[in-house]
Amino acid sequence: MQTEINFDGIIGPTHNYAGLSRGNIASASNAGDASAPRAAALQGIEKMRHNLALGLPQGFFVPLDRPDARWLESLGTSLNDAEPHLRAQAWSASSMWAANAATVSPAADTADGLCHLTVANLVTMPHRSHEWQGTLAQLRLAFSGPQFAVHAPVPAPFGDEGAANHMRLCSRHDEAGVEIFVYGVGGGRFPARQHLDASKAIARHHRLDPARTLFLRQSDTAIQGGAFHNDVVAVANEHVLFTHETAFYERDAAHDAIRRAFPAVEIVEVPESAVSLADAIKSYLFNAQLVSLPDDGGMGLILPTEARDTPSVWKWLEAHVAGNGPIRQLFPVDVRQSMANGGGPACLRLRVVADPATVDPRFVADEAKLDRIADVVRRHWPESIAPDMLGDPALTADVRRARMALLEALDLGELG
Ligand code: SUG
Repeated sequence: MQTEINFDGIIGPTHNYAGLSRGNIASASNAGDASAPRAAALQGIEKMRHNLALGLPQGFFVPLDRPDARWLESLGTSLNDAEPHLRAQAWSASSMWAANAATVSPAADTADGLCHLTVANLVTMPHRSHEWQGTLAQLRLAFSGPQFAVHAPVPAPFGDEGAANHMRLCSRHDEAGVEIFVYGVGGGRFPARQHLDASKAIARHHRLDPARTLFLRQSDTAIQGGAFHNDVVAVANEHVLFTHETAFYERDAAHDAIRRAFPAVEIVEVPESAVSLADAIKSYLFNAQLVSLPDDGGMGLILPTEARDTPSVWKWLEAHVAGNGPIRQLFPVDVRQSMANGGGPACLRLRVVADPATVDPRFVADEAKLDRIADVVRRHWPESIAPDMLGDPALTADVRRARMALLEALDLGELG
């Protein structure tokens, strides 16, 4: 049976705060802090456990080989000799944010009845531009069956950030839906990472029906306010679009276009007067997993504890849950280590609608496997990384060993 599976990026042993992402306020403001990779990965694993316990199918991707010596070599340098900014870019554990791994179009939306995935090129940020090779290798393994079509990235310079700028409205996950690509237009102090030409290329590769495909512009206000991806200000699930008032350029026209394309849509909008854009971004209210709970339990929102700790946000949510809105339950989860780099619960996962039986079982989680992963993390992940440790050859050896131990535990040695 086709169902939504969330694939979380396991947080890698090189997780650190280097302030690499311009336009991502959390990344900039925590630059230079010491990170806690072990605690970070355990927080991510706890989130997966939480969602499994809700009855939601769960998968994962493994961390990429970092520091990326091959990338530095292609730049004519090495781990030892690289300038500090390049070294930090080689060390980033940013593939943990699996929402940026790929754009996914479920089989029900495509002309050939295949589930299409296009790996994101992530070219706007140098530290993310060398993720796609390792990510593509995993996608090709996980989704190698004849039910899937896995595509190479859209070529540069057309920036593509994957599912973080893509939403889907449908009556049920396994029925044909409307796919919404949200792109940005550059010009302000912060870059627009998702380009319209990239979104259109993906829609063509995925053989989407133009009548059920929308390209909406993200508002400049949102980007310049720190919403470097659309999933910081909007999230959709089935017929519900949960969004901040400032998310889209020309809001009224955008909402009209959505209603025309999918008349059954329920737009749950949070007005600026109730929750300011600044509070929405600080709390990551919208970077939540909006999920359909099993057994007709309605929809639940898996959101960061920061949302509970932001008074305007929690007040709005409590009122919504007490009323007649579609979100019935709130589940705060602690992903603070990832949040400090601008990655909330929704950033950490990639949604794929598929029959779990068609996915390589090595990428599918259950309690026992999460125990095994947690065990490797406890034994091998560094407790702490301060930015000035990135040049340390002993740390390099440690993080490589850590990743290899994980691959071995998951029988994924071929990704080594
Ligand atoms: O691309 N942070 C990531 C956060 C990605 C969040 N993903 C979604 N919204 N879907 C980014 O900005 C920070 C790395 C550093 O600064 O070291 C970073 O890459």
